[in-house]
Amino acid sequence: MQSQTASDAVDYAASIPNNVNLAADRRVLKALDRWHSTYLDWWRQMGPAGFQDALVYLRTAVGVGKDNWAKFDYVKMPEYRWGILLAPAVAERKIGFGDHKGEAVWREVPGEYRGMLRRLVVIQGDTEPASVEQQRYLGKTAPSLYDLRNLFQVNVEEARHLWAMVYLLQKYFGADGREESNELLSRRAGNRDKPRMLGAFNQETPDWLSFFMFTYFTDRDGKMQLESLAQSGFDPLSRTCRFMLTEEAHHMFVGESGICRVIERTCRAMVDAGIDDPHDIGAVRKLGVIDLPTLQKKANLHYSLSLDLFGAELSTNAANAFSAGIKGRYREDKIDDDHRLTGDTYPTLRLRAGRAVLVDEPALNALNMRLRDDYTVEAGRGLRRWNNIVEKCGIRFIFALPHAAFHRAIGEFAEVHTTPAGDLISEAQFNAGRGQWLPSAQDGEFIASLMKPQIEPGRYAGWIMPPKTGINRMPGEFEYVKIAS
Ligand code: BYC
Ligand code: FE
Ligand code: FE
Repeated sequence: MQSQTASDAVDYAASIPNNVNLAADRRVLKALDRWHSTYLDWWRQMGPAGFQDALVYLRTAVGVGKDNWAKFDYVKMPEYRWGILLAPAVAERKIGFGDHKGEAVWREVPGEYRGMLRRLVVIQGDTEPASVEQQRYLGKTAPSLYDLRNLFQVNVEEARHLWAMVYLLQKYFGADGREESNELLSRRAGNRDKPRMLGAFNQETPDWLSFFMFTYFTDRDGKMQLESLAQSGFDPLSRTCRFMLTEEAHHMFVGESGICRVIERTCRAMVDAGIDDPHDIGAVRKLGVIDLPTLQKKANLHYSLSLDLFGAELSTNAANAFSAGIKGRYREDKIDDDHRLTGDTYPTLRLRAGRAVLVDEPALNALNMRLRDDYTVEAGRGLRRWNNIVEKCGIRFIFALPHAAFHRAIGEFAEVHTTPAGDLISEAQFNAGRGQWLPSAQDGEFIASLMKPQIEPGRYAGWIMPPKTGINRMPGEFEYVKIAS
């Protein structure tokens, strides 16, 4: 049962749009106002390079209900209305799992779990600006105004997700929350001295194919993590994450539809040219489209980097967060068990006698593994759609996710090498096969050679299909971005 209270209405006239009654919360308002100016400096310095004065047809969140929560209009990105929006409170919500199951949810930070909560909020917050930094130069090579607009939409919303976490820090964590909020603006993706916290957020996003793979695979980790945090017994975190998830759907759509458009373009070009061997890379590339094996390599890279974001297969951090009622499982509220997991086991991928095998482990310790499994199921669904496109064109090629042990830097398989099928090999064998399994420097150069900007309204670069429908049902010629001259 959901009930909407008066405080759920969004105050849109305030300098920081919000539905948390900031106007009555002088201390937090003051802290956020101060942070806002540092934030804008960060946005101008690290946000989309070269487009700060462009008018972008953006979606802005103006409510938190299921319908009509967004409006579309031309906005200059630095003037985007980044707001603090929590999903409506659920009346009499109870903690759904762990040692406190059945107790009323917390509206304040429970003292005993303060450190754990702060760490999770900071890690979540750190990824959001990191992705903006990683994608900062992509605008210069956009395949269309439609895609350019989608990039910027993702960027402003990831930045709003930073606001969401900073609100929690400023409101609930006092002086250290303030300090962490500033730190979130001082780390930088890929910086040697002050890198972002998680591995995948220090990688480059060098081209649009990487951007689509990132939004397909890495934003989907974001979805899984947010779903788990949306189950939290700390109600402000739960409500914040629930609203973030409404925005997240579009990010994954951008990735999913982007990859499908690339695959379709490639397959059609092959059919038109009478090429039926997808592995004749030279011939396919001459058509100015991205060959399917290179797409598979990009998927291998981004999937394996994203698996690292789930942490180690066995984790006492994850067990503690669950028992504390702070971070649940994916769709915890839909799972039919005792929600405590004491005594349960979960089949967990372990390295045993030189092979990756499933071993029953205490379920509480295997929560990262379980969430990763849920992720793999969802990530796999898109590949079926990719394969359908290929099959419809009569081309014999099948996309597949690599084995979870492949190319890993975190957890059970961090120290070993495997093939994409999961067979253990030596480092020398891995280095010899690497160029077939992961994007090589030559692949990168080829993709880069295709990344020429196309900024005529309604036109698309030759390596990607136009989308099936426009944003907010706008027509094909619509000028999604008015680039300042
Ligand atoms: N890189 O016990 P473990 C998103 C560390 S994406 C570097 O397994 P735990 C988005 C770990 O910190 C979602 N270090 O850890 C997407 C620990 O260090 P300490 C972001 C790593 O806590 C696209 C040690 O290894 N949100 O929103 O069970 C665009 C032992 O590990 C990594 C969240 O992640 C790594 N990949 O699991 C924009 C949710 N993995 O403490 C945005 C919040 C592990 O021993 N985070 N380590 O020094 C969490 O729930 C957990 O912290 C993690 C790690 C799942 C990340
Ligand atoms: Fe996000
Ligand atoms: Fe996202």
